[in-house]
Amino acid sequence: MTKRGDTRGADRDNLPAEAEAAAGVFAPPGAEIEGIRAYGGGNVHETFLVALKRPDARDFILQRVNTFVFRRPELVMQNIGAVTGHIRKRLAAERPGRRWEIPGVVPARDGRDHWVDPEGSFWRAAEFIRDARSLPAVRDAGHALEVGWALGMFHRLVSDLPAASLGDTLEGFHVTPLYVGRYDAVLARKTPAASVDVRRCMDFVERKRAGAGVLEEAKGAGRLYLRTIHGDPKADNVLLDAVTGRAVALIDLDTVKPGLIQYDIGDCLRSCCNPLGEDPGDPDAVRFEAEYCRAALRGYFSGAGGVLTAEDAARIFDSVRLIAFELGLRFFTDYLEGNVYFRVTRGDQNLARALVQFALVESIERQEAAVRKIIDDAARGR
Ligand code: GN1
Ligand code: MG
Repeated sequence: MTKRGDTRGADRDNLPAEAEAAAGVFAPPGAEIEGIRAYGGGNVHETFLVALKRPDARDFILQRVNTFVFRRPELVMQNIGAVTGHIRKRLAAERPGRRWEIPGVVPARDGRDHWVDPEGSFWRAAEFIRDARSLPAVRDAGHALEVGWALGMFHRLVSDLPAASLGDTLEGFHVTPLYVGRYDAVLARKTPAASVDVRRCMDFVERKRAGAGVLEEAKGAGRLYLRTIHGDPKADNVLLDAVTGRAVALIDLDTVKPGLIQYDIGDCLRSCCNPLGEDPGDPDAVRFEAEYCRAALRGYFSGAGGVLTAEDAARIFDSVRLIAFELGLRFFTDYLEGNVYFRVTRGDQNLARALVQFALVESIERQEAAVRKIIDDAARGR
């Protein structure tokens, strides 16, 4: 069994039997499987690393797609095929001058981009990016710069891939007012047992809900428009070269779809500037690290070139505050619904995760003037 990257630590004995069958379907002809293990810290799918014995055969990432979240997994694969094909072509044409990879889709034996097992589970596979690792949280400004650069690079490479050519695989994703609506509907169905933490979250949502429409209103007014976005550019989706620590890939392409570029920038910053990560022991210790924000934006603008308009840049502050609020609201709603969306290892984990994101919002707001200045400086290349 190989030991690479971070893992949830499951061994072969804990593997679902279906994973072994699926690994066989995606392994190239003649390759022998050396080991399969649970891999990464994703909240949505089940992920495995399949190591192959033949040294010239490339190990791959195998996933059982969560079809409760992604109702149209075939469309997800179509989007991934379109975006990886597009980026490959651009990289071949422009050669970035540093290591930068995009994980290709590994076809099943029949040549298709997925396999449905006899129980109806949807499986797919992607190339494993070698000699790279991801960390669950950003550890210094240099790391933040790399994460920002990776998102900027991605945005630049897809800036000429029309959003309309991609399917909407998750309708309403990052449309904050819809999450508020869902939260209200859940509360209307049942009043939660009011623990101190539940009360804190409910009070927080009441105080902040008025701002939930800030990006959608700008979109409605024609000031922001849909583009091809990544959809989930959190820090641990940026792989770093194992030796140099420089960004080498932005992985997890499930949520590539039409959206506002502000969703990505907000999501990246709320993750990148939270050095304690999404699951720290003490939510009250969480803070938004403004110096990481400066570094991440510097990296972003250098990777992105001129993809942002002045209007886009002027919305960055609202975006980071909003996406942190939105993610907290999504975690809290899921807690109230019984953890049906985000995978948990304990019953109150999504409640704790909500408190973390809300603490981040408060920290962002406390530093508003400084953070706005950082954004402004970065947008002007200072
Ligand atoms: C989910 O795929 P994964 O586990 O990295 C979620 C993101 C959240 C993230 C928080 C499709 O991402 O929106 O930001 O958890 N993905 C989806 O960790 O809902
Ligand atoms: Mg994801």
